[in-house]
Amino acid sequence: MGLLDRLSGLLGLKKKEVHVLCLGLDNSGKTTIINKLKPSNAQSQDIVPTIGFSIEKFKSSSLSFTVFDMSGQGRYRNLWEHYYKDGQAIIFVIDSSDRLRMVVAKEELDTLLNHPDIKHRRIPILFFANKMDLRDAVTSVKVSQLLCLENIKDSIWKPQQLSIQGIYLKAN
Ligand SMILES: Nc1nc2c(ncn2[C@@H]2O[C@H](COP(=O)(O)OP(=O)(O)O)[C@@H](O)[C@H]2O)c(=O)[nH]1
Ligand SMILES: [Mg+2]
Repeated sequence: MGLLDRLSGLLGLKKKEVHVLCLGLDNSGKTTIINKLKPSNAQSQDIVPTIGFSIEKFKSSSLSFTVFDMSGQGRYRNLWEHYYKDGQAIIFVIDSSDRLRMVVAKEELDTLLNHPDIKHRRIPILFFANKMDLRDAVTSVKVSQLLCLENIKDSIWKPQQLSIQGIYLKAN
């Protein structure tokens, strides 16, 4: 089973056409992860850093992804908020080695979870503790503590093993 099928399984996606929001601070690895989910012949060799405000869109078999950099972009939030309604699943990417900005990631996550278009919906969120290979990386358990993931209402946490370390699933 391919990574994409496992991801669909983790997110509980049964529909054919699914719109996934991939969110996280800039430089957390969103574009890299989405690129890995694409069929190998469609993968980009160079990941261009996303600078400033961005909304990227990718399509991969039956999944379409909308990717936002959430960091320092508060003034643009009203532009991406209207994408929240269409999202049927969220991948929230965290740079596990960026301890300094973990608090910013938490603020952005809290803002997201309290948004009216997210708060009242049962939407699966996959937390992706990325960059585990780096020496400064904290463990996925520590990431979940720093982001206070256990406080999320109704959550059932299942540490999951994909081919990449550090996946947590909030299953509503
Ligand atoms: N060491 C390491 N670097 C990574 C990993 N994932 C992404 N990167 C690097 O982190 C930088 C930012 O990645 P990018 O996908 O552009 O982040 P984005 O801004 O969230 O889209 C790039 O230089 C990537 O090559 C990872 O798991 N480990
Ligand atoms: Mg990017």
